[in-house]
Amino acid sequence: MKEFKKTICPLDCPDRCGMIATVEEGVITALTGDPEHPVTKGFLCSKMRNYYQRVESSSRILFPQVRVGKKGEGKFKRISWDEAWQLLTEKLHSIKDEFGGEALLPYSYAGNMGIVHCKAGFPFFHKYGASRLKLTICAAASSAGWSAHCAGISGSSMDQAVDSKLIVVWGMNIKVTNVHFWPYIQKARKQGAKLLVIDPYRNITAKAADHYIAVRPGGDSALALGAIKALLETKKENRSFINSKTTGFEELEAYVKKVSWQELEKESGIPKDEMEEFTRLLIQNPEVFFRIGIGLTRNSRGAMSVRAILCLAATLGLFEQQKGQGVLLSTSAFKGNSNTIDYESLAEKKTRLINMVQLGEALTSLDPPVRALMVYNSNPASVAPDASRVRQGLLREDLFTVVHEQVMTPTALYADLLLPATTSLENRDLYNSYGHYYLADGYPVVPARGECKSNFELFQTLAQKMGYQDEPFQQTIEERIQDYLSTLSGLPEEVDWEAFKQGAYIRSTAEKLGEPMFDGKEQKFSFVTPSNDPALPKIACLTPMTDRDDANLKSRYPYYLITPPNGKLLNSTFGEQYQDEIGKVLIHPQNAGPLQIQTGDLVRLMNGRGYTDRQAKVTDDTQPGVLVAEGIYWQATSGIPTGINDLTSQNVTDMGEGGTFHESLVDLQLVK
Ligand SMILES: Nc1nc2c(c(=O)[nH]1)N[C@H]1C(S)=C(S)[C@@H](COP(=O)(O)OP(=O)(O)OC[C@H]3O[C@@H](n4cnc5c(=O)[nH]c(N)nc54)[C@H](O)[C@@H]3O)O[C@H]1N2
Ligand SMILES: Nc1nc2c(c(=O)[nH]1)N[C@H]1C(S)=C(S)[C@@H](COP(=O)(O)OP(=O)(O)OC[C@H]3O[C@@H](n4cnc5c(=O)[nH]c(N)nc54)[C@H](O)[C@@H]3O)O[C@H]1N2
Ligand code: SF4
Ligand SMILES: [Mo]
Repeated sequence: MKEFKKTICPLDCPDRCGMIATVEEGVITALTGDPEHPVTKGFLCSKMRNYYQRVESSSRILFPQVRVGKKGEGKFKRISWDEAWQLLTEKLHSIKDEFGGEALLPYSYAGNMGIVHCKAGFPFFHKYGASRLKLTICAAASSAGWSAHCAGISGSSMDQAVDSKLIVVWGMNIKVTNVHFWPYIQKARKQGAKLLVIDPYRNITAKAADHYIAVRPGGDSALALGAIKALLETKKENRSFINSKTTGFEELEAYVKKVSWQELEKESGIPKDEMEEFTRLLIQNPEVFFRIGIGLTRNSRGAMSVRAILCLAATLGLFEQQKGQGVLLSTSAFKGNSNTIDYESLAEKKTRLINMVQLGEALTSLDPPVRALMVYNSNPASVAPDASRVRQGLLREDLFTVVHEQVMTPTALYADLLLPATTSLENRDLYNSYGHYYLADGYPVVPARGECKSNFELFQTLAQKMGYQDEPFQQTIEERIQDYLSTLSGLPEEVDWEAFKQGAYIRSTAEKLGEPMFDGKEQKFSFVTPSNDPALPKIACLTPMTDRDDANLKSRYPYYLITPPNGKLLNSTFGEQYQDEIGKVLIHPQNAGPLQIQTGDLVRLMNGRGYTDRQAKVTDDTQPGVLVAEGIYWQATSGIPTGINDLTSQNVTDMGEGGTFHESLVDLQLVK
């Protein structure tokens, strides 16, 4: 008998799809998009259509295990949960007694974005007094850049774009990382809209666009400032919006008038006439929608790129959200009291903060040292920068590493204690989105496999085994969800909770279609960033880059490497399906020629941090001097033990202390 059960995609993706699982005899045999979900509209990305196979996969971790081989070797012995609890609680008690709570470092991110499971470990770690992880690996710079001018404002709904005449996709690969926006774009194009993509390489979205601007990596602030300069020179700035709903424009205006075209050309990599042409497109089409990606923020002036783009949007008045206008970086559809999820109130004091993009350093040179690491919802051996330093840390004999995982990831190989995790298809949770405006409820569609436990179950049980009596550790997941729901803003006055439970979606009241994003009274767009930090530029301006502008580094490592996602993987999730693949690197013919590199050749990328090998693809889709390595493949099992993050650095972004995954200088060699 076939049953059809609704469920939600938990992955770190703005689309947060509604899905329908076909279940036969207790086994999922298909996953399809929910036609009733207003954004999913019945369509799932190709990655997720096969996700159900992970539930029964041979690489699934089904039982608790302890390490029997050397660290990283991946040799384990099955143990019972009772033995696992005993080992874990003894270790955690002794570490706390001997070194204090801060010797324990939790490491988690967004493997599962269910509201409860994403942060299920937080109450436990607060109670224990563990070090706190600074959650910077993804959106720290983009959020800081946005907040510098638009604090408290939620991004436009994708629906705004349907009536646009010009959709500008800035540093985002829509057809890979936000596929459900594509139908909105196509609808607008059917009504005459043009799509313009700004990216250092011609990604598949740029290939499908009407216009493409090949910006220099990190050159977006210069391009946006150039457009503002051109608007001012032709007196086409939106004075009515500027006068009524913004503050501080004069300061930006003075700077923009002063900065030379020559400098803007050099920094953006775009000739003046092309910047003027771009500006003409913006002027001729007042119905402009900006879709800003996180990709353009993964460098040492990343937040500044967002800031300058927002200032351009404000100079055009796009925040008015008149027909076809909008600015979307991310949505914040529903806001709840975070303490009902993370229970920071359980912490006796504010413990030390460790930046997750500096895990390599934290495990190898921090004083006092990290003695235990507990990983869930993340695969840091693959996704954290400067991976050889991370591995060096994970190899430490005096580090006790616990990994709670679904499959045998490169991080799981280093575990001392390996614990089996359920998938979202076996879990209860509540789901928000950072790309659209719908809330969803999720129930398990099949029972947990083997001896797998959800994150929530793991940490509730662990807390009890540690002897913690606090009320949050007595909660059921239903109670935690209800607690959080009762604090939620963005809910309509009337909600049919029964229908919600049955799989209906709740549309947030924060989705302001056709209404101004700033009211002009309490909320104004501030061109000048309110901050006491003297190092932080008050206005959008040209700033230096850390690695890119380092002449010494550049003389040794002449190529600029960016490492964006591809369509097969979600960060490193699904890596188990491609264990023999090392991925490609795009090389411009001007660079490949002198090195006699041809498409299909094995090439080595290297710098002071490490090396990795990829398969060359010689193409003018990228710029001379810019190498593009799509996809965080697992450290290849068939060849070298390194991955793309062996080349990326632990340097952080200009604001937010985020990762600089798209700013690595490297050298390139033909292997064979
Ligand atoms: N299939 C798939 N989907 C995903 C993911 C995945 O791994 N695979 N990851 C998910 C996650 S966690 C996130 S955060 C999002 C990220 O999705 P995006 O916001 O799209 O960010 P990135 O993928 O890092 O980069 C997108 C584009 O930015 C470009 N870029 C790099 N540097 C610059 C620059 O200096 N200027 C400009 N203009 N562009 C630049 C890259 O070339 C790339 O084409 O996607 C999510 N969706
Ligand atoms: N070079 C380079 N590196 C990058 C990026 C880049 O663009 N380039 N992007 C960065 C970005 S944007 C991000 S967000 C990070 C992402 O970093 P991560 O959040 O670590 O993302 P994933 O690689 O998807 O790993 C998630 C892991 O969680 C596991 N998991 C899933 N659900 C559960 C669960 O319910 N419980 C437990 N215990 N485990 C679960 C999955 O099996 C998977 O192994 O990577 C960053 N790293
Ligand atoms: S990864 Fe994104 S596009 Fe794919 S099913 Fe999940 S939410 Fe939808
Ligand atoms: Mo991310």
